Amino acid sequence: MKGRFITFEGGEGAGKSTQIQYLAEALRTHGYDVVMTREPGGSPGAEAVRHVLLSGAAEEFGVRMEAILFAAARSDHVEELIRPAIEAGKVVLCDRFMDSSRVYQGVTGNLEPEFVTALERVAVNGMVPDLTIILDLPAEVGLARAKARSGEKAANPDRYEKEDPTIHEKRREAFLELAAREPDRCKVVNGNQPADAIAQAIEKLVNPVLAEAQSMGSDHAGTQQS
Ligand code: T5A
Repeated sequence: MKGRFITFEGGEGAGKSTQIQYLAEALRTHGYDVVMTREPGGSPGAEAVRHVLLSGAAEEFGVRMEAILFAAARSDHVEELIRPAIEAGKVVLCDRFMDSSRVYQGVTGNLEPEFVTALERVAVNGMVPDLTIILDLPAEVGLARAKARSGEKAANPDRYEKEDPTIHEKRREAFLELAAREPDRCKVVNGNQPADAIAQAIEKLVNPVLAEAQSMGSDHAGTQQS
């Protein structure tokens, strides 16, 4: 089988990591070779940049600087981990990707669309997801989940988790608009339901994408963004 690239998007605490775990388990049971990864991060170089971004260390230098850093991390992640895995026939499940930059830096960061598109073209370099699952739920529900979880992450909210709930609600709308513009690639799933119900809905969306990959045995279906 040729590899497939599936990304998960949505707001803070939407349940992306949880659903990636569920899906990876289900796919492995069916014999798929699965790679789980995340952004920012996923490769040693990108993980180094992750710390700079999420600690807030780059915030004072402005959103253009942050957008370039996200793109630099993405480029490294694509070339070091995602592309080799796809070429080896694996299923790559990625927690956030280019759509997070479109929404967080583009829409709520107020960056010019041309700037965001140019960075995306360089960073993604043709590795557009075959399927993007957008987990949709009210921002306040996701933020409450993120706050309620135990451990170090809840005790120290990152640069974005600290932001005003109205900004997070704007991001929710932006993800939905993005899905409406690219309905073939982006599928919206109600994230405000029990985790196993979400997992079932996601499997129904993923199965045809994997079946197509097996029957075609063709190249990665991603297409270069213009
Ligand atoms: N960012 C990222 C940008 O600005 N631009 C970019 O280009 C990129 C790539 C990344 C930050 O960087 C920004 C966006 C982000 O702010 P992160 O630490 O990776 O930061 O954070 P998130 O991606 O937001 O991940 P989170 O861990 O916060 O949320 P998840 O993964 O969506 O949620 P998850 O699965 O960890 O679940 C959160 C809690 O809810 C529970 C879980 O058990 C957990 O406790 N939960 C549920 N509870 C009830 N019902 C359900 N259905 C549940 N599912 C999960």
